Amino acid sequence: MYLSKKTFGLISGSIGVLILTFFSIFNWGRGLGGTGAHADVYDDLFTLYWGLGTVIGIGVYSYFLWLLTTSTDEEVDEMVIGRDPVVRGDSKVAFAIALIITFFLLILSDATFDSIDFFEEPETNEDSFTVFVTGYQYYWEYHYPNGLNYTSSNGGPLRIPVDVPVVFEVSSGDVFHSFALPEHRIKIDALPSRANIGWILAEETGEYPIRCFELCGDYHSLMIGHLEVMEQEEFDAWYSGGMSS
Ligand SMILES: [Cu+2]
Repeated sequence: MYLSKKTFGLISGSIGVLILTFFSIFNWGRGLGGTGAHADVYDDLFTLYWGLGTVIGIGVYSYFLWLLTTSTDEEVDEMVIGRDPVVRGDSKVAFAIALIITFFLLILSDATFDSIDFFEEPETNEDSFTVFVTGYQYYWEYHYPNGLNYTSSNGGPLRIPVDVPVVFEVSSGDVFHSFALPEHRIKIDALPSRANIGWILAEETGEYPIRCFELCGDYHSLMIGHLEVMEQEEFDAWYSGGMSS
């Protein structure tokens, strides 16, 4: 098959348009919809993986298309008994590609381990506190340091103050659940007889969904809670007021 350079350019251009469409589907330009300190870290990491993956993908597919469409040297491709196949490529280029890939993998590993450290080690301050969260079929129970204790089954939100790092110590009272705050990009396994730690630093007030991310029974999909991120004074008033939910 022989295609002119012009046709090759057209095909490459079409692929470019497809990739741009893909970008818009993911709303790259408008961000990825997260909020808080963890979303910044997580979305940066996602963008790095996606960006490097796109660079490699464009390189591989362009080369592939170029090979497919521009080869005219048919004679050397013919098999002749007794003649060695033609050696294509250049070992220096192969070595350079291996180096580039190694470099990409080093960047990705470094960024990934940094992110894991950030997620696993709560950066608390003097205002921080721990909420004990227990999963049950099919609701969440919240336990605050001052003894305040209620569940999501009556619709009461998990309340925390804005701009304060809050630690969650998560376990389960029955089966496996997973305590997830999708917008804040955290998900903590809720397992019986075991405490798992996670934390967030909410940077915007508002209501955010809490979901169970572990298939835990018939009504798993209804295991929905709400996180309410409040102004500090508002939170203090609620917290010291001793309201039950
Ligand atoms: Cu569950």
